[in-house]
Amino acid sequence: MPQPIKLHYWPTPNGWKVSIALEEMGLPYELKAVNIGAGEQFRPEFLAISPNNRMPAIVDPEGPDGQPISVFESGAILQYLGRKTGRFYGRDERQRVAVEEWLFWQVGGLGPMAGQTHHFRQYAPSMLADQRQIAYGAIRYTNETHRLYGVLNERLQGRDFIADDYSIADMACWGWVVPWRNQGIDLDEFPHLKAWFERVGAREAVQRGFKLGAELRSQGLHSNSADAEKARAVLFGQRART
Ligand SMILES: N[C@@H](CCC(=O)N[C@@H](CS)C(=O)NCC(=O)O)C(=O)O
Repeated sequence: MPQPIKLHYWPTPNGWKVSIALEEMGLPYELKAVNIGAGEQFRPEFLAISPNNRMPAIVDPEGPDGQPISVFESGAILQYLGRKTGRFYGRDERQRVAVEEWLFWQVGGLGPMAGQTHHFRQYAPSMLADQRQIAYGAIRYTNETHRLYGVLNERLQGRDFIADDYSIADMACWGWVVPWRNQGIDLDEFPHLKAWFERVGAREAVQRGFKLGAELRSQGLHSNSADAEKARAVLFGQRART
């Protein structure tokens, strides 16, 4: 019986990538909640495995040579799990290149850009007295997110999945489309992407991964609650810790 992988996680689009992958791959895992709104990502024991103070991270007690290994950065985790299981990572080199192209596209593009879109559209309004300061950032990142949706929509024309076979690239992208409304996106503008989003979302493993820790989510960083205010103070305005 394999030992469970420790999943350091909070239910957000970056966290869902890994909970979905673990579910899809049928790997046993143990949830280690990292409440990022309460600052748990700064605990020394978490920083020891994830020096960027971001979740997700994993610790696999049965890593290479049977020795434990920790992995941070969702893309590196997906690649590690794909290699470990030999699943969802392309059948040959040509397909692996496609998986990696779109995995990096998500990690370097869709995730950060949609993340900034959420920031300017949802969180910044509760932090600024002068709402005019929000407009430039909101427009810039909403446009970029819209452009990226267009790129993915184009890619999915005539394809069921991003790299033809269902892969870690789909797992990486799907969670970032979940909040499309909050990104100012009209999904009907992107019919191939919309069909893919529904196709991936219908998978039972995706539903299980998406539900993991759903009860931990707060009312949202934009609310007026004391918890939300504290979370905003923890998450926004971070500078180097010297
Ligand atoms: N590039 C990282 C991004 C992960 C990330 O941004 N995680 C956020 C939550 S979605 C986090 O842990 N934030 C904690 C913080 O900002 O201190 C990855 O793909 O794993």
